[in-house]
Amino acid sequence: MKKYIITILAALVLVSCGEKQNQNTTTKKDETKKNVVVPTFSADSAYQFVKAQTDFGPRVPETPAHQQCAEWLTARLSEFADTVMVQDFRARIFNGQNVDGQNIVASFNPDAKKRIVLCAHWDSRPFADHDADEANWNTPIDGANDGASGVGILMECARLFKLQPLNEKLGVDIILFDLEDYGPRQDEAEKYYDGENQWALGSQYWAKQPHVYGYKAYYGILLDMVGGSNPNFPKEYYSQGFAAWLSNKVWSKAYSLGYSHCFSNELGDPISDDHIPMNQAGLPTIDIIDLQPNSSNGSFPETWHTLNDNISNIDKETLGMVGNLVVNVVYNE
Ligand code: AHN
Ligand code: ZN
Repeated sequence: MKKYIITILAALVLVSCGEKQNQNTTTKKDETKKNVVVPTFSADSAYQFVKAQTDFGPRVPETPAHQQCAEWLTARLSEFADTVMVQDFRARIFNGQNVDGQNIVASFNPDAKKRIVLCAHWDSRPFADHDADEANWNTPIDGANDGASGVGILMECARLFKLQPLNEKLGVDIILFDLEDYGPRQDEAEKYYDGENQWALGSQYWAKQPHVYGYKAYYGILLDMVGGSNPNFPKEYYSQGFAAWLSNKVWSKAYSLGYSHCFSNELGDPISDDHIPMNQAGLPTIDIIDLQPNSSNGSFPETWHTLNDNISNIDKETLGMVGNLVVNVVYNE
């Protein structure tokens, strides 16, 4: 017992010495790490950014709502970022038709070599093919959670990056991918199967043709379905395979912020999403995505690809949690 106490005392002395030494260190890295103040992520503001998108109606490529939302996203991001670039492309969808898409890239400290990508998809699905009512299977969805939630959080991040500029050595690129969700209806998937990835068309284009020639980044974080209530964020399978170090780093931060009730230290199901082409192009990227293996669709929240994926099912608390996690990761970089 005595020995035990002495050991504890010795440890305490060592810890306090260590702290003193830290206080006296003059290396720039330690100082910036120590003095970092993380701005307050506003869940209300993020929610307004989500609502502004759904207010346009479903953002289905080649519709007026999609075009209007692109203009709004570009205009708002131009208020916050150093540069905003719209990458126009044409992609072949599952039925062989060619569709126009726009990836929107907002850059902060565009000349910094060390860069982080934060991304989400801004299009919404043309088909509510998981709706309980078969009559709705061809109806476009608002995609409040599936699309707009991640974008809303990133818009709020952009507002904060303007308010409290990042360390000049760190660059951030917010990339809003188009045409993630134009895959075939579930009941027609077999008929249209062609061995290609019929989803994530915007990120596939960007991976082949990045917005800057020879573009390189340290890592990427993709947000998808980050606005539902009672979310479950395990470490998605491919994210863990491509970039375990990054999942572990982000989940550790989630635990230190007190989010272990939603960020579980478990391996989630493999999900085909925008992070796959990014990882295949050599950029380690994780997907923070709400996975619900016990839901009726077997993978995602009950509202997924239904008309219930609307603003009334968005939970500010989830937006606040994921947003606060992202800004804490970025400002501590
Ligand atoms: C598929 O089900 C092919 N992908 C899941 C990722 C996704 C769909 N995210 C949004 N919608
Ligand atoms: Zn979707």
